[in-house]
Amino acid sequence: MQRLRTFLEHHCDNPSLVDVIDGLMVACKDIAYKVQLGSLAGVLGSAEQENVQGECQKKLDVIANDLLKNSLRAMPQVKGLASEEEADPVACNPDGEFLVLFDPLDGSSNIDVNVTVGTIFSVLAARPEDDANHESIYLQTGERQVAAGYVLYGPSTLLVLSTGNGTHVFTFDPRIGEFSLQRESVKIPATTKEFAINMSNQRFWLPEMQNYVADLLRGEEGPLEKRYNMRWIASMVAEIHRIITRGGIFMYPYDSREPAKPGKLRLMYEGNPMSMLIEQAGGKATTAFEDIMQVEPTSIHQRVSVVMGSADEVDTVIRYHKG
Ligand code: AHM
Ligand code: MG
Repeated sequence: MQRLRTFLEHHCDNPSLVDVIDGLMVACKDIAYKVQLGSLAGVLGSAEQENVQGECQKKLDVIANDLLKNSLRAMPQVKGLASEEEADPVACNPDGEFLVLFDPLDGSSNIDVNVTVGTIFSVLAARPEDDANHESIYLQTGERQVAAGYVLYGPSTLLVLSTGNGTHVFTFDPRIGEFSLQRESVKIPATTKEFAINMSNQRFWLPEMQNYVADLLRGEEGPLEKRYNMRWIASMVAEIHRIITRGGIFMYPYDSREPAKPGKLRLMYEGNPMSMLIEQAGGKATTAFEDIMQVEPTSIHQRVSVVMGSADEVDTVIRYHKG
C-alpha cells in the first residue's frame, strides 16, 4: 500500500506543500490519539470558555487547536495560520509560502457522545510581501486554494485530501503510524436518494428551500419522483465523508434567525475546503445562488450557506432557487 508521503511526492509538484501536509498530519495523529483515549486522557467535557464566535469550547477544541498551531508555527513553509478557535490570524514564519486555515475539531458537540469528529483544513498561497498578521491576505476565494482536506476521527482515522488533482482517501495505520492510500480519485455519484439537513430549522429557511425539502419528503408522489432517506449526524466531516463514499446532499442553508450570518458554517474553515474536496470528486457546492468557491470573503470568520454533494441533486436545489 502506498504511503501518503510517497503518493504526494508523485502527485504534487511543490515539495514545500508536501512538507506542510506532513506537518499537519503530525498534529492530526496526536489529535486522533487523544480522541481515542477520551476520558482516559481527561480530554472530554467543556473547557469552560467561549471562542470568538461566542460558542462554548470543549477541552478537545482547545487541545486540537494548540496542537495544530504549534506544529504549523514550527514549519518554515508556513507564513501564517487562521483558526475557527482564534480571534485573529497568527503570523508564523516570514519566508513561508503558505497560509493554513483550519477548523481544529469539527462536530465537537459530538465529542462527549463518542461520535465521529474531524479536523478540516485549507491551504492558500502567500506572497513574499504579505504580512501574515493582516486578515486581508487570508481573504482569498476558495478557487485559490492549493490544497484542502479533512482528517476524520471515527472507527478508523482517515485523511481525505486534494491538491487540485482529484480527491484521495488515506487510512491511518496505527501499527506503523502512517497514512496509506485507500482510494485514489474518488467519484461522487451524480444522483442520490439521500439528504442531510437539520430539519428542526425548517421554519427559518427561505421559502425556496422549504419547497425543495417538502418535495423530498413527498417521495415518489412528489415532483422529484423518488423515495428519499434522511441522515443527520451533526458533524459536517462525517456527513461529507458519507457523501464522498456513496453520494448524497448536505445542506446548512440560509435561515432567517440572523440574516447577517448566512447559515451556520464558516466559509474559510468549512465551506471552501469541503467544496474543493467535493468538486474535485465530481460533485457540486453552492450557496444555492452562487458557487461557494467564488464567494468573495470579507472577513475571516464569515458564515456561508452550504449546499453540496451529488451534482444532479445540487442542480435541483439551484433550480428551486431560480424559480
Ligand atoms: P462546529 O465547527 O462548532 O463543530 O460546528 C459545525 C457543526 C457541523 O459539523 C455540523 O454540520 C453542524 O455544526 C451541526 O449543527 P446543528 O447543531 O444545528 O445540528
Ligand atoms: Mg466546524
